[in-house]
Amino acid sequence: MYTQALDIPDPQHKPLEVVPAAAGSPAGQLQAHFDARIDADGKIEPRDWMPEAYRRTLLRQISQHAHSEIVGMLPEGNWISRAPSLKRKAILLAKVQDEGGHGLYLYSAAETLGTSRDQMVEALHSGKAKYSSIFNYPTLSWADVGVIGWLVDGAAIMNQVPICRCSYGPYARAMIRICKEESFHQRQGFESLVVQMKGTPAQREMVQDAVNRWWWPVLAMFGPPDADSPNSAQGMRWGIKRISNDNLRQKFVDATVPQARILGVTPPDPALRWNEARGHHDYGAIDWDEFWAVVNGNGPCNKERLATRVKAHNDGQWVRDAALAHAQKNQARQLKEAA
Ligand code: BYC
Repeated sequence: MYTQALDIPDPQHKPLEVVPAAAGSPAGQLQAHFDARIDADGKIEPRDWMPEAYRRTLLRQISQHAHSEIVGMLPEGNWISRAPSLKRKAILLAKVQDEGGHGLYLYSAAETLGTSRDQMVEALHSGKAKYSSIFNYPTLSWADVGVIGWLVDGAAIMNQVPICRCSYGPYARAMIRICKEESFHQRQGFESLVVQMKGTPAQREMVQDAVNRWWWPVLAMFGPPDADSPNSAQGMRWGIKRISNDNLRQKFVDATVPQARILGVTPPDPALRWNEARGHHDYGAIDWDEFWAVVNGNGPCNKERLATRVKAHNDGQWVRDAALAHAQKNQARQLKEAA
C-alpha cells in the first residue's frame, strides 16, 4: 500500500552513530561525520545523529508540506459533487484522494523526526503551522479544477522533483511516489483544459479567466525571491533544497509558456517574453505584499479553509475513537488467547 516505500532505507546505508551511543563522543566528531555524509551527497536516516537545527528545519518543511496536501484537497474537493460528467468526477475523486495519501506519507516522514501527527495537526488547526499560500484562493468555475491540475500541480512537480534527492531518506523516498502521482494530476488538468478549449467561446473564456486568476498566485507558490528567503542558504547547504526558489520559478515559467501556447491561453503578464540573451523567459513583477498577506492568514479563503479543516477533523473524531477501541479490543483478545 501507500506507505511501503517510505521507510526502507538503502541496504548499503552505514548508520551514523545513533543518538544513545553518541553521549560519550565529542560533539564535533558527530558533526564532522554528519557534514561528511552531506558533502558526499549521502542520506541521513531517522536513527542517525543529526544537528538539532537540521531536524527542526526538516520538520518545519515536511509538516508544512503535509498540511499543504491536506488543505489542498479542499479547493478541488469543492467541485466533486458538481463535476460535469461521471468520467471527470471519477478522475477528480482519485486525484483528491491521492492528495490525502500524500499528506499521510508526509506526516509519517515527519513523525520519524520525533513529532507526533497529533502535534502537527494541532499546530495546523491553531493557525501556528503554515501551508501553501496557493490553497487560500477560491475555485470559482469548473475551469479552475483543470487549471489547478495544470498549473498548481505543474508547479508542485517542479518544486518536488528535486526533493526526491533530499538528504533526508524518508522525505526523499516519499517524494518519489508523490511525484509520480502529481504527474498524473498535471496531465489530467491539462487534458481537461484541452477539451474545454475545443468547446464553446464561453468555455474558452472560462479557461482564460481561470488562468488569469491563478497565474500570479502560482508563481508566488515557489516562495519569496532568493534574496528574501531566510531558509534557503542553510536548506541548500544541507541538501534539503536542491534548487533555489527563483531558479525553480524560472524553470516553471519556461516550461509552461509553450504549454499555454498549445492550449491557446495567454498568461496575464504583458512583460512575459523570451529573452534570447538569457535563454529564458522574462516575466513581470510578482506582488509580494499579496503573497505575505496570504501567508499571514489574510488571503481570500484562509479562514474558510481552516474552519473547514477543523470541522472535518472534529466530525471524524468518532471514526478515530472507534478504530482505537477496535484495536484495543483486538489486542486484549490476542493477549487473552496467548495467556
Ligand atoms: N506558502 O525561506 P523560504 C500540492 C514561507 S501541495 C506559504 O524560502 P523555505 C498540491 C516559508 O515556509 C505541495 N508559506 O522557506 C496539493 C518560510 O516561513 P517559515 C506544496 C510559504 O522553506 C493539492 C518563509 O515563507 N509544496 O502539491 O526554504 C492539490 C520564507 O520562505 C510559501 C510544498 O510544500 C508558500 N508558497 O522554502 C494540488 C513543497 N513559500 O517556515 C497540489 C515543500 C514560502 O520560516 N516545501 N513560505 O515560517 C518547500 O519546497 C519549501 O518549504 C518552500 C519554501 C519552497 C515552500
